Amino acid sequence: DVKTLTHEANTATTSVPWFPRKIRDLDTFAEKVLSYGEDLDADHPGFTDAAYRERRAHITENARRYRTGMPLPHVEYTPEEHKTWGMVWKELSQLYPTHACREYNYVLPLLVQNCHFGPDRVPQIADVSSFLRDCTGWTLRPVMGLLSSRDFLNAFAFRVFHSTQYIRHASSPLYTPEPDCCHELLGHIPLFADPDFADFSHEIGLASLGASDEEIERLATIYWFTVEFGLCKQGTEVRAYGAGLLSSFGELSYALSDKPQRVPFEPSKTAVTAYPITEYQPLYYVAESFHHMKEQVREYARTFQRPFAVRYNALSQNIEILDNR
Ligand code: TIH
Ligand code: FE2
Repeated sequence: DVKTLTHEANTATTSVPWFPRKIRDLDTFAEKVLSYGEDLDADHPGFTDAAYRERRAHITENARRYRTGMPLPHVEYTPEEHKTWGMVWKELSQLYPTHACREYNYVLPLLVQNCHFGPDRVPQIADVSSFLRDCTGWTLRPVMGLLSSRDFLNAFAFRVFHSTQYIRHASSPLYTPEPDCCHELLGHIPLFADPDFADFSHEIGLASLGASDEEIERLATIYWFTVEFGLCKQGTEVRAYGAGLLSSFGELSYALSDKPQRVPFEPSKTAVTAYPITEYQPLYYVAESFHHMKEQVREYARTFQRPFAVRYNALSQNIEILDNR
């Protein structure tokens, strides 16, 4: 059987890249931050403001020292930081009823009740992480800046999301090209409490374990067009579920206007689409539902070269390797 021979030849010659097998393995990512914003435009307000940079360095120091099992760092935000959060909250919460997906609008009031979300103060990731654990088993870890796509997505296999804790510069409340706590808390957090979205994201994480560099690149692109900038059908309407939209007042209304292009989500196409990082997206992919997306990504990942299947054991927090694919 030629197929079997080819398959065996492949597994003999391709080495599978290292991947975390237990949740403590994620501790090795702590110091490996790729970019600390150096590749942002030189006129990004945060990078010419020395006091702002110093404040960020102070907050990210917590993330550098964090290890599995420690309590999540509590940040004492300044009045100015609370004010920036308040501005972002006030603007965005007016758009959510008409622009955010149903699942998002279901969870946000629960975060108000359980995690002190609201206009007055920046929520703490410790509160948010235990809320998510109760909903879907997702938890948070603090991170200093951008991780490699491989490390960031590998953590998803453990239902772990790396979250920044510093806040955007006060002069750019309505759009920033890099993640900050407004982006994490208003963009990402609510949907990790939704069971189907939680499973979809987990699926990307499992696919990323031991994937080749090209496969990681493709998964990261799928991640970009879904978790970060995804739109979804909702009855006869299109709504936003991507975190980059839900945390940006400017881009959220732009994404649903007649300006950008919108096409159906299709993993094999989406995975190889180019995109800009520091400006609004010219193109968005529209999904049918989180459940359907999960099936689509699972199907797509079957084309990957890894010669075994993986499963996450939530009790031991270990990855189990299964011989068959
Ligand atoms: N543009 C988003 C915002 O202004 O909140 C932040 C990011 C989206 C994607 C990566 S960072
Ligand atoms: Fe993000």
